[in-house]
Amino acid sequence: APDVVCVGETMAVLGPPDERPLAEQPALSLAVGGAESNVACGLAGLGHRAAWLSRLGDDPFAHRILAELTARGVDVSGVETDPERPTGVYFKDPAPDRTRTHYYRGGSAATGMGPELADHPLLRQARVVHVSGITAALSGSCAALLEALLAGRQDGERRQRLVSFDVNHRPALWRAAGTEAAPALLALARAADIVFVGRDEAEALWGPARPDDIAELLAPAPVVVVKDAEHGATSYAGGRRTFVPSPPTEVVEAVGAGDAFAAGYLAGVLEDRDERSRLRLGHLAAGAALRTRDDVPVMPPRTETDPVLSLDDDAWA
Ligand code: KDG
Repeated sequence: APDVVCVGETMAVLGPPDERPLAEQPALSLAVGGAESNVACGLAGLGHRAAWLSRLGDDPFAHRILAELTARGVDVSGVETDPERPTGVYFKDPAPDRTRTHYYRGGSAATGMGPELADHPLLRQARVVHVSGITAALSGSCAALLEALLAGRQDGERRQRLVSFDVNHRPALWRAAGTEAAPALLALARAADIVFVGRDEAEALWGPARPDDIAELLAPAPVVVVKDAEHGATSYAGGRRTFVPSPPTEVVEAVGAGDAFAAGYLAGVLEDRDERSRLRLGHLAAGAALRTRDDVPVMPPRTETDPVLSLDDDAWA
Protein backbone atom coordinates (compact mmCIF):
# COMPACT_ATOMS: atom_id res chain seq x y z
CA ALA A 1 0.00 0.00 0.00
CA PRO A 2 1.22 3.53 -0.71
CA ASP A 3 2.48 5.69 2.19
CA VAL A 4 1.38 8.87 0.47
CA VAL A 5 -1.66 9.46 -1.71
CA CYS A 6 -1.77 12.68 -3.74
CA VAL A 7 -5.19 13.79 -4.98
CA GLY A 8 -5.75 16.40 -7.72
CA GLU A 9 -5.94 17.13 -11.42
CA THR A 10 -3.12 16.36 -13.85
CA MET A 11 -2.99 17.75 -17.34
CA ALA A 12 -1.20 17.30 -20.60
CA VAL A 13 1.32 20.14 -20.89
CA LEU A 14 2.24 21.72 -24.21
CA GLY A 15 5.45 23.62 -23.71
CA PRO A 16 8.08 25.32 -25.87
CA PRO A 17 11.63 23.94 -25.89
CA ASP A 18 13.22 27.35 -25.19
CA GLU A 19 12.44 30.77 -23.71
CA ARG A 20 10.90 32.38 -26.80
CA PRO A 21 7.24 33.40 -26.37
CA LEU A 22 4.55 30.85 -27.18
CA ALA A 23 3.18 32.95 -30.04
CA GLU A 24 6.51 32.66 -31.88
CA GLN A 25 7.12 28.96 -31.34
CA PRO A 26 7.05 26.65 -34.37
CA ALA A 27 6.49 23.48 -32.32
CA LEU A 28 5.67 22.41 -28.79
CA SER A 29 6.47 19.29 -26.90
CA LEU A 30 4.02 17.20 -24.95
CA ALA A 31 4.60 16.52 -21.26
CA VAL A 32 2.67 15.90 -18.07
CA GLY A 33 1.97 18.27 -15.17
CA GLY A 34 -0.25 18.52 -12.13
CA ALA A 35 0.74 19.93 -8.78
CA GLU A 36 -0.27 16.86 -6.80
CA SER A 37 1.03 14.22 -9.22
CA ASN A 38 4.28 16.21 -9.40
CA VAL A 39 4.56 15.66 -5.64
CA ALA A 40 3.82 11.95 -6.07
CA CYS A 41 6.58 11.66 -8.70
CA GLY A 42 9.01 13.49 -6.43
CA LEU A 43 8.26 11.16 -3.53
CA ALA A 44 8.58 8.08 -5.72
CA GLY A 45 11.88 9.45 -7.06
CA LEU A 46 13.12 9.77 -3.48
CA GLY A 47 12.26 6.14 -2.80
CA HIS A 48 8.79 6.33 -1.23
CA ARG A 49 5.59 4.52 -2.13
CA ALA A 50 3.29 7.15 -3.62
CA ALA A 51 -0.06 6.94 -5.36
CA TRP A 52 -2.00 9.51 -7.36
CA LEU A 53 -5.78 9.57 -7.27
CA SER A 54 -7.79 11.49 -9.85
CA ARG A 55 -9.95 11.33 -12.95
CA LEU A 56 -8.94 11.41 -16.58
CA GLY A 57 -10.80 11.36 -19.87
CA ASP A 58 -10.59 8.44 -22.28
CA ASP A 59 -8.16 10.07 -24.69
CA PRO A 60 -4.50 10.01 -25.76
CA PHE A 61 -3.58 12.62 -23.12
CA ALA A 62 -4.88 10.32 -20.40
CA HIS A 63 -2.85 7.43 -21.78
CA ARG A 64 0.24 9.60 -21.85
CA ILE A 65 -0.30 10.76 -18.25
CA LEU A 66 -0.81 7.20 -16.98
CA ALA A 67 2.26 5.95 -18.84
CA GLU A 68 4.45 8.79 -17.59
CA LEU A 69 3.40 8.51 -13.95
CA THR A 70 3.75 4.74 -14.03
CA ALA A 71 7.25 5.09 -15.47
CA ARG A 72 8.06 7.41 -12.57
CA GLY A 73 7.02 4.72 -10.11
CA VAL A 74 3.69 6.23 -9.04
CA ASP A 75 0.75 3.91 -8.27
CA VAL A 76 -2.11 4.95 -10.60
CA SER A 77 -4.39 2.01 -9.80
CA GLY A 78 -7.06 4.27 -8.26
CA VAL A 79 -7.38 6.65 -11.22
CA GLU A 80 -10.89 6.73 -12.69
CA THR A 81 -11.83 7.26 -16.34
CA ASP A 82 -14.71 9.48 -17.40
CA PRO A 83 -15.43 8.75 -21.08
CA GLU A 84 -17.78 11.75 -21.29
CA ARG A 85 -15.23 14.45 -20.45
CA PRO A 86 -11.75 15.33 -21.73
CA THR A 87 -8.44 15.33 -19.91
CA GLY A 88 -7.37 18.90 -19.09
CA VAL A 89 -4.60 20.59 -21.06
CA TYR A 90 -2.38 23.55 -20.38
CA PHE A 91 0.10 25.59 -22.40
CA LYS A 92 3.27 27.26 -21.17
CA ASP A 93 4.23 30.73 -22.37
CA PRO A 94 7.77 31.72 -21.39
CA ALA A 95 8.12 35.34 -20.25
CA PRO A 96 11.22 37.12 -18.97
CA ASP A 97 10.06 37.16 -15.33
CA ARG A 98 8.25 33.84 -15.18
CA THR A 99 6.49 31.25 -17.32
CA ARG A 100 2.77 31.91 -17.76
CA THR A 101 0.24 29.12 -17.91
CA HIS A 102 -2.87 29.00 -20.09
CA TYR A 103 -5.42 26.47 -18.94
CA TYR A 104 -7.90 24.49 -21.04
CA ARG A 105 -9.44 22.56 -18.20
CA GLY A 106 -12.98 23.86 -17.69
CA GLY A 107 -15.31 20.82 -17.63
CA SER A 108 -12.39 18.38 -17.63
CA ALA A 109 -12.76 14.84 -16.31
CA ALA A 110 -11.06 15.84 -13.05
CA THR A 111 -13.68 18.53 -12.36
CA GLY A 112 -16.09 15.62 -11.82
CA MET A 113 -14.22 14.42 -8.71
CA GLY A 114 -16.35 14.70 -5.59
CA PRO A 115 -16.50 14.01 -1.85
CA GLU A 116 -17.12 10.27 -2.34
CA LEU A 117 -13.44 9.99 -3.35
CA ALA A 118 -12.52 10.74 0.29
CA ASP A 119 -13.60 7.16 1.13
CA HIS A 120 -11.35 5.56 -1.47
CA PRO A 121 -9.67 2.39 -0.12
CA LEU A 122 -6.20 3.67 -1.11
CA LEU A 123 -6.57 6.52 1.37
CA ARG A 124 -7.31 4.25 4.30
CA GLN A 125 -3.79 2.99 4.82
CA ALA A 126 -1.92 6.11 3.76
CA ARG A 127 0.28 7.89 6.29
CA VAL A 128 -0.01 11.16 4.40
CA VAL A 129 -2.65 12.50 2.01
CA HIS A 130 -1.42 15.43 -0.06
CA VAL A 131 -3.81 17.94 -1.68
CA SER A 132 -3.69 21.53 -2.88
CA GLY A 133 -5.76 24.67 -3.17
CA ILE A 134 -5.96 24.20 -6.94
CA THR A 135 -8.65 21.55 -6.43
CA ALA A 136 -10.83 24.01 -4.50
CA ALA A 137 -11.19 26.16 -7.62
CA LEU A 138 -11.92 23.38 -10.13
CA SER A 139 -15.63 22.78 -9.40
CA GLY A 140 -18.14 22.69 -6.57
CA SER A 141 -17.77 18.93 -6.21
CA CYS A 142 -13.97 19.22 -6.13
CA ALA A 143 -14.24 21.86 -3.39
CA ALA A 144 -16.49 19.46 -1.47
CA LEU A 145 -13.85 16.74 -1.87
CA LEU A 146 -11.21 18.97 -0.24
CA GLU A 147 -13.66 19.79 2.54
CA ALA A 148 -14.23 16.10 3.14
CA LEU A 149 -10.50 15.34 3.19
CA LEU A 150 -9.57 18.28 5.43
CA ALA A 151 -12.31 19.80 7.49
CA GLY A 152 -14.63 16.84 7.77
CA ARG A 153 -12.20 14.72 9.79
CA GLN A 154 -12.81 13.25 13.20
CA ASP A 155 -10.06 13.40 15.85
CA GLY A 156 -9.20 9.72 15.38
CA GLU A 157 -8.63 10.15 11.66
CA ARG A 158 -6.55 13.22 12.37
CA ARG A 159 -4.12 11.18 14.40
CA GLN A 160 -4.06 8.27 11.98
CA ARG A 161 -3.04 10.06 8.82
CA LEU A 162 -1.72 13.50 8.10
CA VAL A 163 -3.25 15.76 5.51
CA SER A 164 -0.70 17.92 3.77
CA PHE A 165 -1.98 21.01 1.94
CA ASP A 166 -0.13 23.21 -0.52
CA VAL A 167 -2.00 26.52 -0.86
CA ASN A 168 -1.09 26.76 -4.58
CA HIS A 169 -3.12 29.87 -5.33
CA ARG A 170 -3.93 30.00 -9.06
CA PRO A 171 -5.69 33.36 -9.63
CA ALA A 172 -6.88 32.43 -13.15
CA LEU A 173 -8.89 29.49 -11.81
CA TRP A 174 -10.57 31.50 -9.07
CA ARG A 175 -11.54 34.26 -11.48
CA ALA A 176 -13.14 31.62 -13.72
CA ALA A 177 -14.92 30.06 -10.73
CA GLY A 178 -16.18 33.51 -9.68
CA THR A 179 -15.48 32.82 -6.00
CA GLU A 180 -13.15 34.35 -3.48
CA ALA A 181 -9.85 32.59 -3.01
CA ALA A 182 -8.61 34.20 0.22
CA PRO A 183 -11.20 32.99 2.76
CA ALA A 184 -11.60 29.57 1.12
CA LEU A 185 -7.87 28.85 1.04
CA LEU A 186 -7.41 30.16 4.60
CA ALA A 187 -10.06 27.81 5.99
CA LEU A 188 -8.57 24.82 4.15
CA ALA A 189 -5.01 25.63 5.24
CA ARG A 190 -6.05 25.98 8.88
CA ALA A 191 -7.71 22.55 8.77
CA ALA A 192 -4.57 20.81 7.45
CA ASP A 193 -1.81 19.08 9.44
CA ILE A 194 1.01 20.37 7.26
CA VAL A 195 0.69 23.55 5.17
CA PHE A 196 3.03 24.72 2.43
CA VAL A 197 2.75 28.33 1.32
CA GLY A 198 4.93 30.82 -0.54
CA ARG A 199 5.72 34.04 1.36
CA ASP A 200 4.62 36.17 -1.63
CA GLU A 201 1.57 34.01 -2.14
CA ALA A 202 0.47 34.42 1.49
CA GLU A 203 1.04 38.17 1.35
CA ALA A 204 -1.03 38.53 -1.83
CA LEU A 205 -3.84 36.42 -0.40
CA TRP A 206 -4.07 37.47 3.22
CA GLY A 207 -1.81 40.50 3.84
CA PRO A 208 0.93 39.44 6.26
CA ALA A 209 4.39 39.58 4.69
CA ARG A 210 6.61 38.19 7.48
CA PRO A 211 6.90 34.41 7.81
CA ASP A 212 6.23 34.66 11.58
CA ASP A 213 2.96 36.49 10.94
CA ILE A 214 1.93 34.07 8.20
CA ALA A 215 2.55 31.13 10.54
CA GLU A 216 0.48 32.82 13.23
CA LEU A 217 -2.40 33.35 10.82
CA LEU A 218 -2.35 29.66 9.87
CA ALA A 219 -1.63 28.57 13.44
CA PRO A 220 -4.38 26.01 13.94
CA ALA A 221 -2.33 23.87 11.52
CA PRO A 222 0.35 22.07 13.58
CA VAL A 223 3.05 22.46 10.89
CA VAL A 224 3.40 25.49 8.62
CA VAL A 225 6.17 25.78 6.03
CA VAL A 226 6.71 29.24 4.53
CA LYS A 227 8.84 29.24 1.39
CA ASP A 228 10.63 32.41 0.35
CA ALA A 229 12.12 31.62 -3.07
CA GLU A 230 15.90 32.06 -3.26
CA HIS A 231 16.11 33.22 0.37
CA GLY A 232 15.03 30.07 2.15
CA ALA A 233 12.21 28.27 3.89
CA THR A 234 10.99 28.44 7.47
CA SER A 235 9.02 25.76 9.24
CA TYR A 236 6.90 26.25 12.35
CA ALA A 237 6.33 22.98 14.14
CA GLY A 238 5.76 22.08 17.77
CA GLY A 239 6.33 25.68 18.89
CA ARG A 240 9.72 25.81 17.17
CA ARG A 241 10.86 27.84 14.20
CA THR A 242 13.51 26.46 11.83
CA PHE A 243 14.98 28.42 8.94
CA VAL A 244 17.06 26.80 6.21
CA PRO A 245 18.49 29.05 3.46
CA SER A 246 18.07 28.02 -0.17
CA PRO A 247 21.32 26.79 -1.70
CA PRO A 248 22.28 28.88 -4.74
CA THR A 249 21.23 27.27 -8.02
CA GLU A 250 20.84 27.96 -11.70
CA VAL A 251 17.17 28.58 -12.63
CA VAL A 252 15.91 27.36 -16.01
CA GLU A 253 12.19 27.38 -15.15
CA ALA A 254 10.44 27.58 -11.81
CA VAL A 255 7.23 25.66 -12.59
CA GLY A 256 7.13 22.55 -10.41
CA ALA A 257 9.70 23.77 -7.86
CA GLY A 258 7.11 24.17 -5.10
CA ASP A 259 5.82 20.66 -5.70
CA ALA A 260 9.33 19.22 -5.61
CA PHE A 261 9.94 21.11 -2.35
CA ALA A 262 6.82 19.55 -0.84
CA ALA A 263 7.95 16.10 -2.00
CA GLY A 264 11.35 16.54 -0.34
CA TYR A 265 9.87 17.84 2.90
CA LEU A 266 7.29 15.03 3.03
CA ALA A 267 10.02 12.45 2.37
CA GLY A 268 11.66 13.83 5.51
CA VAL A 269 8.38 13.46 7.41
CA LEU A 270 8.01 9.82 6.32
CA GLU A 271 11.62 9.18 7.35
CA ASP A 272 11.04 10.78 10.78
CA ARG A 273 13.79 13.30 10.19
CA ASP A 274 14.24 16.56 12.10
CA GLU A 275 12.95 19.87 10.74
CA ARG A 276 16.33 20.97 9.41
CA SER A 277 16.67 17.78 7.35
CA ARG A 278 13.08 18.02 6.08
CA LEU A 279 13.71 21.55 4.85
CA ARG A 280 17.05 20.59 3.32
CA LEU A 281 15.43 17.71 1.43
CA GLY A 282 12.81 20.19 0.23
CA HIS A 283 15.48 22.55 -1.09
CA LEU A 284 17.48 19.75 -2.76
CA ALA A 285 14.37 18.48 -4.55
CA ALA A 286 13.28 22.02 -5.53
CA GLY A 287 16.75 22.67 -6.96
CA ALA A 288 16.31 19.72 -9.33
CA ALA A 289 13.00 21.23 -10.54
CA LEU A 290 14.47 24.72 -10.97
CA ARG A 291 17.18 23.36 -13.25
CA THR A 292 14.76 21.76 -15.75
CA ARG A 293 11.99 22.94 -18.03
CA ASP A 294 9.88 19.90 -17.14
CA ASP A 295 7.29 20.25 -14.36
CA VAL A 296 8.50 16.96 -12.93
CA PRO A 297 12.22 16.72 -12.31
CA VAL A 298 14.32 13.61 -11.95
CA MET A 299 15.17 13.52 -8.26
CA PRO A 300 18.78 13.51 -7.13
CA PRO A 301 19.85 10.04 -5.95
CA ARG A 302 19.74 9.39 -2.21
CA THR A 303 23.47 8.74 -2.24
CA GLU A 304 23.73 12.46 -3.09
CA THR A 305 21.03 13.89 -0.83
CA ASP A 306 21.59 11.96 2.38
CA PRO A 307 25.20 12.97 3.16
CA VAL A 308 24.17 16.63 2.79
CA LEU A 309 21.58 16.31 5.56
CA SER A 310 24.18 15.96 8.27
CA LEU A 311 26.44 18.83 7.15
CA ASP A 312 27.01 21.75 9.52
CA ASP A 313 24.96 24.86 8.78
CA ASP A 314 27.91 26.80 7.34
CA ALA A 315 28.76 23.93 4.96
CA TRP A 316 25.11 23.82 3.74
CA ALA A 317 24.71 27.25 2.11
O1 KDG B 1 2.98 23.50 -9.53
C1 KDG B 1 3.07 23.19 -10.90
C2 KDG B 1 1.69 23.08 -11.42
O2 KDG B 1 1.09 24.32 -11.33
C3 KDG B 1 1.62 22.63 -12.85
O3 KDG B 1 2.21 21.35 -13.00
C4 KDG B 1 0.21 22.64 -13.39
O4 KDG B 1 -1.15 21.67 -11.71
C5 KDG B 1 -0.91 22.61 -12.39
C6 KDG B 1 -1.74 23.81 -12.22
O5 KDG B 1 -2.93 23.63 -11.96
O6 KDG B 1 -1.25 24.92 -12.31
